[in-house]
Amino acid sequence: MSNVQPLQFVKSCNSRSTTDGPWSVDAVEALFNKPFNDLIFEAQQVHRQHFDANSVQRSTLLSIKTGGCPEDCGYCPQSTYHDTPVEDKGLMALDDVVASARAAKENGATRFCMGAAWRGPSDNDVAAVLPMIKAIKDMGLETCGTFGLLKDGQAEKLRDAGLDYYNHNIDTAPEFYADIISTRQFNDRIDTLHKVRDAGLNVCCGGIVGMGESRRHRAGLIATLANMNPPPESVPINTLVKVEGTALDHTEDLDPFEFVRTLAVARITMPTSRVRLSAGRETMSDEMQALCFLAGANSIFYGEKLLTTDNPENARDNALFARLGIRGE
Ligand code: SAM
Ligand code: DTB
Ligand code: SF4
Repeated sequence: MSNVQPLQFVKSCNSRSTTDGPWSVDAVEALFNKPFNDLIFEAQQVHRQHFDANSVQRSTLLSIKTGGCPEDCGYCPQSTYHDTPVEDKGLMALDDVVASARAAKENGATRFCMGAAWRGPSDNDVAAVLPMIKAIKDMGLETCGTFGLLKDGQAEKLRDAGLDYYNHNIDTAPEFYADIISTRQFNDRIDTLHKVRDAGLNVCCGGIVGMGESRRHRAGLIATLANMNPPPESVPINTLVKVEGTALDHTEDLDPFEFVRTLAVARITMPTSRVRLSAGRETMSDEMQALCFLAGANSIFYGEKLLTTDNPENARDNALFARLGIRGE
């Protein structure tokens, strides 16, 4: 039995101070509204109480099954609803996945995250990824999977094969969700997050900003995450990567300082979680990324590809870490 009911996540986005979790949307929005310097200072103080401020965790992503996804997520280049340059590919062979994980480990990543463009895996799909998880775990890497909605019993199978983390993003505030995705409900995601938690897996759950949402929606996203009991161990904060052909391709750019604020608010409200500066780094300057680390981000995706889009090359990240005196872990 989970100790948190799905409704709580939705309730947490009401404006009243909720009894279901420590963070009301009003309180989170009040953090967003602080003067920038005050907000970053507070985030850095919280960060230093719980983490080494000069250490950043590195995860490498691999898309083990690309394209052809039946969901209509407005941001996603892998959706069949969008005409994008992404080609459909079947599930990768075990040996190729293992080779990719070995290379990631040699480059210094400590976690390897496999992503699949499924609405959710069939039982055959789960059976096919189990040997991949086991082989990567045996290599001494932390393992993470993001395979979509799970059915009863699947999280336990993934756990038993050696999966450490399951990534399943809520993406945005509950009240903005239907503007972005229509083929599933917000609470479908929450149900899977409960299955993941109940199986004893670590939860990696975050969202995307820059999809045309309001600051209130961003506060709702963060409040929902922070009110999870416990909050996710990893919180990826993605900025929308605009891919030609997707529904959100022409969305107006988010003010970069608003993105930094989102990271800082995540840090303050989830003090012991790894906050990951996720998609969107490819087009960020080094100065912008330094601000993100100052705001409390302490994890990145490391490696030249995310799932289908570009991420900074390792050499650029290594040089940035060296300039900032950051240790990769
Ligand atoms: N299909 C599975 C699912 O949706 O859970 C796993 C893969 S899906 C691509 C993983 C996550 O990538 C999404 O939840 C979303 O947060 C993120 N994502 C996808 N496209 C993105 C984009 N264009 N920009 C930023 N983040 C994106
Ligand atoms: C997450 O929050 N971001 C990653 C990972 N979890 C799976 C995915 C980002 C995908 C960006 C678009 C692409 O490369 O296809
Ligand atoms: Fe499919 Fe996941 Fe992309 Fe949505 S985000 S279209 S579920 S791959």
